[in-house]
Amino acid sequence: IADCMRGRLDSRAGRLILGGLRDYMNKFQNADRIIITACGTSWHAGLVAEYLFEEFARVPVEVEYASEFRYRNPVINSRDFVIAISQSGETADTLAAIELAKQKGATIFGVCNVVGSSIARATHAGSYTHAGPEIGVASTKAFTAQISVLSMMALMLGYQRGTLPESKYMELLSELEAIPSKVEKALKLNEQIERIAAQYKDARNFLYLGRGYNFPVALEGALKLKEISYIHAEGYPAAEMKHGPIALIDEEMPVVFIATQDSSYEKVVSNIQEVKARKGKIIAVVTEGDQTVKKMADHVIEIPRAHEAFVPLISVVPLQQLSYHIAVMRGCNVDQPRNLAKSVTV
Ligand code: F1P
Repeated sequence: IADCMRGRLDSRAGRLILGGLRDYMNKFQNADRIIITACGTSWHAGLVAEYLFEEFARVPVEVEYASEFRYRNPVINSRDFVIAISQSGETADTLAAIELAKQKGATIFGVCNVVGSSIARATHAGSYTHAGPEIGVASTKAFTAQISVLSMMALMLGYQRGTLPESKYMELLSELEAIPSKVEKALKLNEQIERIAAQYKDARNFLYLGRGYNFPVALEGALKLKEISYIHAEGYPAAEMKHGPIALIDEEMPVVFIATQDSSYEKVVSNIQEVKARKGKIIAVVTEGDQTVKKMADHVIEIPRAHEAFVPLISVVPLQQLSYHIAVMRGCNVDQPRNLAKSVTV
């Protein structure tokens, strides 16, 4: 994250520069709609971006699985600004979605890790994440670096469109700049997370729940566990629990809540109560110093407080670590999970 922000963001100077946007700022600023397309983890980063762009820049956003988008007949036109997100820059579905949007006259902007990759070449412009390629197959640092770029884009757009007043813009820049040191702090929770992992390594199912900005984090936590430990996991918006998944909850079901103190906190607390009443095992990622959830959960993982729009950059880290430790304890190869390709090129 720090590498991604270096040279681009300086809150004291009020500076935010994404060179790739320079020639396309006009198109970005005047777009009627932003369409985000990606696969897997990158699609989850796109969901976080939907919340960011709509909150700060008040532009309608659609987030599309590239693997679906490319095969239907979507309405796209030259006033659409399409953002394609990819770690590898080689994902065939994302490339096909780009080609489709290009044919319809949209402007395509890439957010990629790999310099000179096929997606970087196919887009009109883009910003590299500066995260470098992932060593393993499953995306981890790519997710946080992608959200870092997308957060900077959202702040820039909000400021340019006048939906973010200067004082708020400056405040958010410094909030964002403070994230890398908070992530460093979160990484120190590794041993605690390893102990939690030891208790749940034999679970057969997991449920991940979050609201608002933490909903895509719930999806990503579940995906990471599936990808590297082969445990069935589902991520849901916490409020959707009562529309189905609640039927799954019993004493055998670990439920991971992302319950940081933000605008949805009270609602998440009541979802935790509902799970507790059904004897589900609760692992909660909370804001440092939280007392309410501590009394209800079986385990709490305390992460530093941050502006809610930037919490995903921190709250995903313990979930990545949880998946990692569970996978290692189950004897899985975390770098090369079965059936999973680094670049899905077909
Ligand atoms: C998308 C993705 C990854 C996943 C795995 C398979 O790739 O679904 O999110 O972890 O590597 O591919 P990309 O377009 O972001 O490279």
